[in-house]
Amino acid sequence: MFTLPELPYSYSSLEPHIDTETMQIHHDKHHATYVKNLNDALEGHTDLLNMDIEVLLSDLNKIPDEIRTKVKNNGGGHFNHSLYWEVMGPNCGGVPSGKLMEQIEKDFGDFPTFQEKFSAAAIGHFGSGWAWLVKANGKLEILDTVNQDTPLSDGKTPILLLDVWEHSYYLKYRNLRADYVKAWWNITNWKKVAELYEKVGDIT
Ligand code: MN3
Repeated sequence: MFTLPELPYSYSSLEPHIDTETMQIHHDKHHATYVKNLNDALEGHTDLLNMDIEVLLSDLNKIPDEIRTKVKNNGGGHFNHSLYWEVMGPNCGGVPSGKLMEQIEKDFGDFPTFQEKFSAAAIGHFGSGWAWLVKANGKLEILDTVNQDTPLSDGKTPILLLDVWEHSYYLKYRNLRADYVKAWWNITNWKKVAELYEKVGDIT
């Protein structure tokens, strides 16, 4: 069984960048629904229900045909949101440090260039989806995915992601996704992203 993780901070912690009501609906309704639908889709498939979500999504071919799309969508919704809550936080923002910063500078030139490219991926993504910073083949890469697709299914390991579904910003920012993306850099939890980066480093 998959369970809804608690937010690592209060609903109002990300104010004024993400408003309290958006956090409540996003976590308690949207994310909770993905978890429920994932468990429902996997009913009777005990082996799959007991898997770590990362393992489940890393090879979609092991999921029976008749439930694969439901599991991809709702499992992706569960994994993506779980990680999204973690890479944000109060008293965050700024710039990364250490090995992560060195890698960003190596792969993108400098931090502002990285930030600009990531923002462009998030703002330019058509429709619902996510922008990502992933580690693949020993380097960092920016990409975007549709719906609840996750780079795990392509063998890439995410270390940062931004939800650009309208439900993540519409109450406060309305149609102005670019303003949400700009504000989001104030709550990016670089400490957590660095942890994720160094964890991947150990296994590649
Ligand atoms: Mn969402």
